Amino acid sequence: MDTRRIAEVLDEMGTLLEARGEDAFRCRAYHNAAQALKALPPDLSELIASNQLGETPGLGKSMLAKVVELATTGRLESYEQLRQTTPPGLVALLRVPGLGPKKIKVLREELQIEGLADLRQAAESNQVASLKGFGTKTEAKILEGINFIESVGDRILQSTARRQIGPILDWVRAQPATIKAEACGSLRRQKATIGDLDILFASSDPAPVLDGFIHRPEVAAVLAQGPTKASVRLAEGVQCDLRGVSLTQFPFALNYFTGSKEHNIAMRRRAIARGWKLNEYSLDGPEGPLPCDSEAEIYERLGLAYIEPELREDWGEIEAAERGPLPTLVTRSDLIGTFHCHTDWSDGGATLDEMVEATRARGLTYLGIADHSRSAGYAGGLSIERVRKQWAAIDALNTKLGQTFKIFKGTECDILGDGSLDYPDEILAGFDYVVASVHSLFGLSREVMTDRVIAAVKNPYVTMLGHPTGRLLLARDGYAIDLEAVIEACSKSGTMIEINANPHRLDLDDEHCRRAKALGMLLVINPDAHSTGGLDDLDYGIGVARRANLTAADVFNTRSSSEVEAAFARHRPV
Ligand code: DGT
Ligand code: CA
Ligand code: CA
Ligand code: ZN
Repeated sequence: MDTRRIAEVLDEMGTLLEARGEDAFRCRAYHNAAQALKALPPDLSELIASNQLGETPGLGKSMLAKVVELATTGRLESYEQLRQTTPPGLVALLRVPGLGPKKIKVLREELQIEGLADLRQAAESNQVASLKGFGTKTEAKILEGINFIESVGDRILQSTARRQIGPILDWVRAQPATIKAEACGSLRRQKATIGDLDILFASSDPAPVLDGFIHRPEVAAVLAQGPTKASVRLAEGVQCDLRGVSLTQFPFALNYFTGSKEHNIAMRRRAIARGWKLNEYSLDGPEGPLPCDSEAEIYERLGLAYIEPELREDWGEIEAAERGPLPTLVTRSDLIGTFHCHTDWSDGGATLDEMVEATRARGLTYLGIADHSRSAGYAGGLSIERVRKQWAAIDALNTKLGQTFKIFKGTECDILGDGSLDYPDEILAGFDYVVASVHSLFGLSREVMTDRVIAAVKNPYVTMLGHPTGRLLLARDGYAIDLEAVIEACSKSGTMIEINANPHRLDLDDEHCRRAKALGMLLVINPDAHSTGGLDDLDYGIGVARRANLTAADVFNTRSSSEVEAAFARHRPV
């Protein structure tokens, strides 16, 4: 098993233990070990053979044994047991704000609560308030939390969906009866959140694949099973649908199950207008089937240019594809560098050197540091003295790196309550760029919040606006703000808006990125990385950008480092 997957298993074990209300220290050991593994090579066999794995900080003795077992056998007895014995509803309890392992344990022991429905019932009948360590305030907060969770439904983050579908898709692809397989649905369209997982495979004999699928270790319950389809619930709670079709049907099924439903309906309407019939298995004319070897051929037959999955929402993509080829959407390999990264100077987990190394290893040629500013005490914000020290460290490192790589000095500067910034102008002037973000006073009225952010983006030292709504997907709505007005203000002042690529944020969202593009603005895809692994979140930002129809020209960090330097120089006050 590769290192990344081992880290995922340990993370999942930590989460399952948390849900069961196990000792917080023990749960954290799993998450810490997972974090530690992310810094190691993908293949651990050499480290294991030379007995060096045990020297990894954060990897205790018992954890080491688990990692070795996973790496060498691909299985772990205690992991499988944990999965089998944890009620799926328990993991959902962890999503309720204020509920940690300790409280969940009390709820289970005192009130036999095993899921959100039990919890709602108990809270509504005031049984929760009387428990030790809870009280009426907590009970009200819990109900509020359940309401929010129910309003977002059982959706999961795209990152969670990718983690869960990965091993299953690999397995489907590896089956002898499988010709090819793809993830479809909202995941292929790179939506921010995912309702359920959809996998499609081509085979002339789907039965053994479907049968093996329902017996996978991840599967907690089989919901439906037929000759070409199986639906299961995974141990972590999400549903996964697997469908098998013939190779001839595959392009049609791929198109249909990728969706969206609205896009499908528009496509079907187009076929009908030509006197044809389109469904998930075929395209048929009056004289018989109109075979297609690929999705591109389906679009071609319907008089359309190829439409990338991320655009298939019936937001005008069909009309655009009718007029001719669509612009090439930005890809990860278009990115030349990255901004808004944290280091251990504030709340990041990696050193400046490690972040540089990791950025280079990902094929990028510049890195913009942006540690927190001084008011962000909770996140190790930098005092002015520390800022100067960090500048010196970056200067020294830049000298050492020479022409091969460039580090830009930046800050993620708090926007204070009145819209002013957290450092005086003479300090702001010393940075190459400034990301301005709201991290406090989320409860301001919409009007006051809008004025506050607009004041900040008008500040000539501000280069980029960070996570403009502050939303945390599936956990917290953004603060009240007139985003349209903020986007317009940014457009006027030439301030860029980031697509914060952290999968919990994806902020600015796809819809508003389209608005920004319509105003001719540049967007910048920022990973907000707090570790070297966090740099890979750039992929999620690319997903947002593609859904917003952005090309490489619309994204600032597709520019070379000298172009970036020139743009920063143009933007700053003289
Ligand atoms: P999700 O799972 O809520 O994140 O969103 P999707 O888009 O993955 O939706 P899902 O899993 O219900 O269905 C997968 C695809 O199947 C969907 O994108 C389009 C297609 N589909 C499902 N139901 C219908 C339908 O009633 N009509 C049409 N035309 N297509 C459908
Ligand atoms: Ca789906
Ligand atoms: Ca589905
Ligand atoms: Zn931030």
